Amino acid sequence: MTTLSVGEAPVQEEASDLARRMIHRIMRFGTVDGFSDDQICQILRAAKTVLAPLPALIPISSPVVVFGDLHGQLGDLLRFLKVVGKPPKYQLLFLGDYVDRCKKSLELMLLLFCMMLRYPNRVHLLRGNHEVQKVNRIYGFYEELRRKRNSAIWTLFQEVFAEFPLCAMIQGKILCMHGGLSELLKNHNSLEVLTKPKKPIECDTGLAVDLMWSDANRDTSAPSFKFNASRGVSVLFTKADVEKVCEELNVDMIIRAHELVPDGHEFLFENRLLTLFSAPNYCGKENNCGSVLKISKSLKMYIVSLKPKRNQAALKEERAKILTDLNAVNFKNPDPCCRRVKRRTLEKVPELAIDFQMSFTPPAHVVQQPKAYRKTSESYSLSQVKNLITEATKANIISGSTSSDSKESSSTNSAETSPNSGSSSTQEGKTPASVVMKKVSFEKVDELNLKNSS
Ligand SMILES: [Mn+2]
Repeated sequence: MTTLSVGEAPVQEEASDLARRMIHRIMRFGTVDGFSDDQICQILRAAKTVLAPLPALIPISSPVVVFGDLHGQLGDLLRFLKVVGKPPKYQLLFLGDYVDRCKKSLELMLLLFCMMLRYPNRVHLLRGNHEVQKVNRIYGFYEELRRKRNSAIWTLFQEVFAEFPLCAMIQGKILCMHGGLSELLKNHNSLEVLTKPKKPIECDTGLAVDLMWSDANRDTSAPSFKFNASRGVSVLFTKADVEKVCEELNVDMIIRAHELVPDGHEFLFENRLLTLFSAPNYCGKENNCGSVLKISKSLKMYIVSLKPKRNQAALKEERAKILTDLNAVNFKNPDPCCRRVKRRTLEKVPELAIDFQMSFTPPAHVVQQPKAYRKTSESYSLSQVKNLITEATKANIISGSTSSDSKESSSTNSAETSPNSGSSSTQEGKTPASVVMKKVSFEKVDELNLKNSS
């Protein structure tokens, strides 16, 4: 069925078509089930062909959206793509660490490969320290592939990783890499002559290892390029090192990933260094935000963050309760204003996880206000939605009953103001609680409705 011959034109065309179908499957269902091992290998070989001619340092034009660590959190990548846009309309740059730690490294990596195959000039992938054989052998990717496919595919992945570039230069003004700076990064020429480390052993030495592994030293009095003891490899670079490199390379700032930061992004050293981490609630337990950076054509910057996605069951329950309350409000109140509140709120509910966008301009462009954060857009948080409901119910005829419990709606208490319904809810409080409670709340509303109208 598949042509695995080494022909040129027809195979290339087929890879592109296969990529299109695979993108669709991953985006829609989060899986590559149904695609054969051969088809996956075909994508990997095609990706290798696209990456092989690239140098270690790639030039990129703005506008572009920059992503930090993803670590197999496919769902969060898809959420980001929904917010910031997809190729070919938007150009994307990824700073590495796609695999390991979380469950969907295979699908996430294939999605990015397929997007790159479809739009090679719009999707750029840098190499992170987890795209190194000895790292992803032990931190999850190998086991994931053994479970989902086979170790031969894992080996083929290593061949593709070896072709990833190590750094990118945006408009000649912003230098990007996964880890950070190095003592060996003296000037532009150090990057020009750099070659991609093809063999595993080459990943352990020279400039490459620091670009993939180094971290920022927040201690401004610390000496340059101290040994990075917490990782046991590479170095820690300081504010002075960042300033020196920026001056030497004539760049405005450095953007890197690699470190978990609570907000998903952290500006350091008078905004000359930005750390991006794009995996919210890392590994399901860190409770951090994830951020990406939008860079406009004129190098204006916007941070887009996702709040940590919370426990799905709890979130679902809370959403269901909000919808129940909203339905009750609307049912009671035919006021168009109330309906508008409902519609507006409903529109926002699926997007509850989206936190905020901030705009920021790099040092060279607004020297006078380097920390000018500005909220550009906002969606409702859960508590805001609750307030809306409270307000809406206040304007309602049944204000006495529902508004009071909307204030206290931290758990599942919905409309039980009478002692009867309260006790019934504690009785049913184990598993089917939410279902039963919803019924109770509707009955209550109906009952009150009748009383009020009579
Ligand atoms: Mn890393």
